Amino acid sequence: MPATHLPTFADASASLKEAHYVILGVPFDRTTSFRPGARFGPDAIRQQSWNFEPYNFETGLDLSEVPVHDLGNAEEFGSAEEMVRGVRELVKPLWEDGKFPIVFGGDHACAPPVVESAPRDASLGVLYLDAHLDFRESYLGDRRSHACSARRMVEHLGASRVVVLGVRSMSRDEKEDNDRLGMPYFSTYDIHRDGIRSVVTRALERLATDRVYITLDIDGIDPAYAPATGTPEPFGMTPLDVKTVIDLAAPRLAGLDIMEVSPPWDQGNTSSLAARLAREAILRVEGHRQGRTLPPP
Ligand SMILES: [Mn+2]
Repeated sequence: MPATHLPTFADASASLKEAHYVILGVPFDRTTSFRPGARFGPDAIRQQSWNFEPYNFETGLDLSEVPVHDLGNAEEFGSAEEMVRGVRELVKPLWEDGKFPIVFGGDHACAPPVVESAPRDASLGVLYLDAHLDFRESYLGDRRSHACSARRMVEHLGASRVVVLGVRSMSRDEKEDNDRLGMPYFSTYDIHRDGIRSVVTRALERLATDRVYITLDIDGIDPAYAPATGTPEPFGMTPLDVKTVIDLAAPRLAGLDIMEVSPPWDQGNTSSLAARLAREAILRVEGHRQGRTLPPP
């Protein structure tokens, strides 16, 4: 069971039983390779979430009337392997109960176990938003490093079920391995040239799955907007690019995580952005669930 129940995500007032959207924090950053601190991400995102209006004029929904529950944080884990087992155990029952998991990291190593805990027949594809390809077989001796997360998801789902968006950094080995294995990716240069709608539409077409899961490494967004992260990389997506990803994916969206928010480097704007994007996802998906007429993405 989650160990702590400190301040909840704003407007997450439903019980676990009645909730459709369930938030879990994973304060784990032991595989961070550059500057540490993402373990403090979940609580910083929760704290910033209280800044926002419950009412959302785009969807006409009030978040306080949407069934959201905050489970609190997972316990501390000693190793990445232990974290993987723990996160799978916590998230598996959410998938089984038909809920929409929302996981706040923690470093990006925390994302693969969320996907791995979904039932095999879930028909889940992944939109992987990240500055980095995360396609190393192993990094610093750890196959569960945050530098290997897309590779682990491809091993689990197959290369056609993971599409990377916003990438602008990869090693030569990652490039050559992926040339062989074939995970599709769209760089921020593709987005800059063709426009976010065109790129996301093509990415969603590549995912021949009924349902889509978004994993957002906050470093996918430009460091000008999201500076508080472990490995900032210039030439990133804008916050509105990511909102467009969420809005376009929403009819098929089944779950979401937001990783790598690192509060020691934050003035509040990065965790605020993460909180707002999580709220956008909940509201947009709920709008579709209720059959509302929504403004086009
Ligand atoms: Mn990254």
